[in-house]
Amino acid sequence: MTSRSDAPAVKAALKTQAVETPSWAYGNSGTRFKVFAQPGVPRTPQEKLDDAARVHEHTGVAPTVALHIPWDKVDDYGALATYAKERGVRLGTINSNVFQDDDYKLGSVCHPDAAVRRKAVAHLLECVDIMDATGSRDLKLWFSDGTNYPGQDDIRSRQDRLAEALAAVYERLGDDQRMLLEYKFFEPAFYTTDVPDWGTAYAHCLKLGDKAQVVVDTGHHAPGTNIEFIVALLLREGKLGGFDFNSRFYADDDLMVGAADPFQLFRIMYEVIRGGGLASDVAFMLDQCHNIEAKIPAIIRSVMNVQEATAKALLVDGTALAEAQVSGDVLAANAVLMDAYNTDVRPLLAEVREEIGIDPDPIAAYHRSGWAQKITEERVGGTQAGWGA
Ligand code: PSV
Ligand code: MN
Ligand code: MN
Repeated sequence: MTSRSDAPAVKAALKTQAVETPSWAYGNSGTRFKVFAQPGVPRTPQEKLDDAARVHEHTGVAPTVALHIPWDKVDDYGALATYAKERGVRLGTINSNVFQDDDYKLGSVCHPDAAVRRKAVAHLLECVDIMDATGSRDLKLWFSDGTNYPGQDDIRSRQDRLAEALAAVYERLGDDQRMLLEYKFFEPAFYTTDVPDWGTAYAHCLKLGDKAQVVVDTGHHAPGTNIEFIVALLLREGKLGGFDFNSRFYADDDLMVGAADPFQLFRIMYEVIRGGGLASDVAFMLDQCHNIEAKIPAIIRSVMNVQEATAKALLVDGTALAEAQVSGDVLAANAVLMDAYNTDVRPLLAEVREEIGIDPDPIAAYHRSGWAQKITEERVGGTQAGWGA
C-alpha cells in the first residue's frame, strides 16, 4: 500500500489500471416494461467496437471489450479481433448465454433433461473456440438456472449436473485461459438459484482448479451484503477472478458503477489494493445497461467512477492505518480511511490524463469530438443490447 505523499506511485498505479467495457452496454436496453431506443446506437458488433474505441480514446484505460455470445455473433471472430485492433482496442472476456432459448425454461446445465444440458455445454465449448480465435483469456459463466417452487427439482442433483458441466468446460480450457463463475442470488429464478452466492461459486471453482475463479457482480447480492468482505476473502484465497461492476439501489439494477454508492466502491477498491489485486489478473469489467442515459458518455462516466474510487483507495495511508489498528484506536483507524475517501481526486486524475496525453476532461472531450452527431446521422435502426431481443 502507498502512503499519502506517494503521488508518483499512485499515478503510476492509476495509469496501469484497465477497465473492460461490455459490448451490450453500447446497445439499446431497458426493462421488461419498455426499451427506449436511442439514436445512433450500434447496429453490429463492429459498431459496438467503434464506440468502445471512443471510450478508450477519451479515458485511456478501457483497452478491452467484452463480448456476449450470441448477441455479438459473427462469422469470423479472428477478423473481429483484427477489426478491434485496428481501432486501438482488443476483444476481452467472452460471456456465454444459456438463458435465452425456450429450451432453458427449466435450466441449462442443471436442466433435468440431459439433451438440454448437452446443448448448453455445447454452447459453452463453442465460447472457448471463440476465445481461441479472439485471443481472449476469460470465459464468463452466468447461469440463470434455478427453480421457482419448493419440490420443483432436486437441489442436490442440480448441483451434480452443474459440477459435471463445469468440469467438461474446464477440461477444454487452454493453458492461458480461465473460467470465471458468476453468482447471483435470485432472478430469473425466485425460489432456488443454482449458483446463488460466492460460497457456491467458490466451492465449485476450488474443485475445478486454478483456472476456475469467482467473479463478483456488484449487483448480485442481497441488500446489506458486505461485498468488500467477500472481495477480501476471495483475494486471500486466490480465487477472485474479476468484477462485473455496476450499481444498484434495489436488485440487479445495472446502473452506472459508483452512482448508487461510491463509498461502497471505494471500500471494495481498498480491499482489492490491500489484497494485491490491482496489479494482478483480477479483471475489472463493467456490466451495465444504460436505459435512459446516453450510452457512450455513461460508460466514460463509469470508467471515471472506477478510477476515482481506485485513486481514493490508493491514497489510504497504510502506515497510519496499521498503527491505529494495532493500537486499537478505532476512531483514528476509521479517520484514516475517511480522509482518503473524502479527498477530491479529480485534480490528480486530470494530471494523470494529461501525462498520458489525453484530455483531462474525458466527457467534455467526447462531446466536443462530434462522434455523437456522426453516429446519429450514420446509424439508422440500432439494435437492442440483447435483453428482450
Ligand atoms: C446476469 O444478471 C448478468 O450479470 C450476467 O453477467 C450476464 O451475462 C449479464 O448480466 C448480461 O448483462
Ligand atoms: Mn454480470
Ligand atoms: Mn446482473
